[in-house]
Amino acid sequence: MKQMEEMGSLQMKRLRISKKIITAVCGLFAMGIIALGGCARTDPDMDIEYTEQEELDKSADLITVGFSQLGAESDWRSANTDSMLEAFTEANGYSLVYKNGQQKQANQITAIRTFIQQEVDYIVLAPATESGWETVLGEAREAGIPVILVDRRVNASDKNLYSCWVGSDFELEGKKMAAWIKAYTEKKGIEPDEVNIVNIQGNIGSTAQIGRSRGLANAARDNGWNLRAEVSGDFTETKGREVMAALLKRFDDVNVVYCENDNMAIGAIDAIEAAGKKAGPDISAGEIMVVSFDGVNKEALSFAREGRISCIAECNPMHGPRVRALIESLISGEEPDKFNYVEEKLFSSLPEVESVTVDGEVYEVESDF
Ligand code: GYE
Repeated sequence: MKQMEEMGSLQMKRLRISKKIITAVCGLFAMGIIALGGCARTDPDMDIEYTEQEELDKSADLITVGFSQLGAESDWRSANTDSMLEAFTEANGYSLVYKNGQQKQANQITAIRTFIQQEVDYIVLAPATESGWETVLGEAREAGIPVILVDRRVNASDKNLYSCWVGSDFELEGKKMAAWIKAYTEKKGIEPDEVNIVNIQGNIGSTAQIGRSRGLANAARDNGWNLRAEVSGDFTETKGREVMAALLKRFDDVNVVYCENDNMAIGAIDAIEAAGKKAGPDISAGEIMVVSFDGVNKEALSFAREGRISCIAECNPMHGPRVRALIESLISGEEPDKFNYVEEKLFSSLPEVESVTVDGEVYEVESDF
């Protein structure tokens, strides 16, 4: 019964949206006629029609989307926000309500409640962490507003609390990076028990952190590497610098730093250099190898070209058009795939490893970036 009601409200929603599309198309058509007429216009009365048309345009129903972004902690995040803002423009038929959660789940929950009050057509959520979303997503469902997740996920056991998700396979990113470290150290004749790693993690409890940390921890166990410490650097450059400085004081044998994003890697490299050490791939010569994730930050990419960052696992932030395509398929009554993954590469300027194989799949290492 409840399901029927939900289905009913979803169908109503679709009807409302189809009406909006028809109104918008009619509006454009009317505008075309008026514009044509406008070319040969001599009658000053026509001005009145323009004014009415303007009124029509204003209400020419755009599809409203409420987007709750989690924050602005990194270059990845800024690129992701830009991609969303560019995808959901009025010219594309949307009115976007954007809210920055400032890294706080409570702010994101408030944003979602505001979107529900505003009766937006769709809610897009980039959740800070995975847990604690059931109640508010339940409220969105009650209101008949479909929710699309982007980037990170929620761990609600009821998968019907959201329509679909698009983002990266973070554990796969971690596995690819671990495979690269394994291949590289083996080529250089470094024994597994000589590999001493620290992991500077992202925000604890976020899907990106969980997957990337798991990828490394499992590989360290399987390969016999020493995973000396796992400490969060909150995905920021400042915290990455701070955490690395402290780790260098705690351990004197660290030779691999696994940073769960580029911003933290830049901070960590700063700390390594401030401590009089060199960030680089020559572990046997005492250099500290830094690897990271994203490939969005320009400085990090140029560090990777110089070998100060040895390898970057790409994480693609350009989800705007992908989310729009998902919304468009929902509008047309289709059922998009529940989980939509993007394809990603490894970037490294070091020639030793040309490809890695993870779970039977071969991933080429891109040296031209
Ligand atoms: O890697 C990091 C960011 O969730 C994939 O969040 C995202 C991560 C990204 O701030 O830079």
